[in-house]
Amino acid sequence: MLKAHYRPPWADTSIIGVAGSSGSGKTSLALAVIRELNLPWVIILSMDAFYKPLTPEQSALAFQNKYDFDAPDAIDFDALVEKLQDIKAGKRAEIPIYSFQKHAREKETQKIYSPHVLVLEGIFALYDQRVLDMLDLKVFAEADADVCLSRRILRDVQSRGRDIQGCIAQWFAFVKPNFTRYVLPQRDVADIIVPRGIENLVAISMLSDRIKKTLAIKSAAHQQQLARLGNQAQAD
Ligand code: UZR
Ligand code: MG
Repeated sequence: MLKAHYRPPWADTSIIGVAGSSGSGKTSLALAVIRELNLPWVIILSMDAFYKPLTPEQSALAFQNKYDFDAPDAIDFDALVEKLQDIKAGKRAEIPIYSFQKHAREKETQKIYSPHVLVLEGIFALYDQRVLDMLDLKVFAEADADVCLSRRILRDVQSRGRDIQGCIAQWFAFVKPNFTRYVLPQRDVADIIVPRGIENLVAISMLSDRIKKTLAIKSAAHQQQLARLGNQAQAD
């Protein structure tokens, strides 16, 4: 008799994708949902970790704010997919750590092992079909462009080692046109669009309820599978 295949619970990480413009509040929204969830084994994976390493020429351009980090080409989707597959398979995944100051990966890596929930956030979190196929919930964070730009200037000057002129130049050269071209179309594949980010307490609580429900369904399926395997072992 063919035995039912047993899938351990840790091989069933729920993945939530949060996309949206730079400065739309993706990171803060992800943190707020996690706070509301208040569960162990929940982590945020930022897609910054998957910026492709730059050649010396590209790096020189990056320091002059002339390198396009806002096109999907800048992201190593193959590596991201591989890591997500590893995490889904219950394997330990080593995730690069990215420095915005250096426009490069740090030597150290972050080790991720068996989270129950992983929130993947980044401007292209809902872009690659292979990633979309792994997501349990697809979220698009929305904010006015002027809100995004002002947040971005404050953040990049305070914590990403930039100057105001460079920030603004980069915004109009790359961030804004690529938002229309590549980021905004992801809104159409989202399950839910969240305006006003962390101010939107209703959306945060809805997202957290939905994630809890997904976990409860998976846990019930797991219990059933265990019971089935138990019955089968007795029958054999
Ligand atoms: P969020 N980015 C940099 O400025 N430098 C890097 O080395 C890598 C990325 C920017 C990138 C994008 N833009 O708009 C933003 N540019 O990081 C995405 N120009 O990050 O979604 O947290 O704003
Ligand atoms: Mg962010």
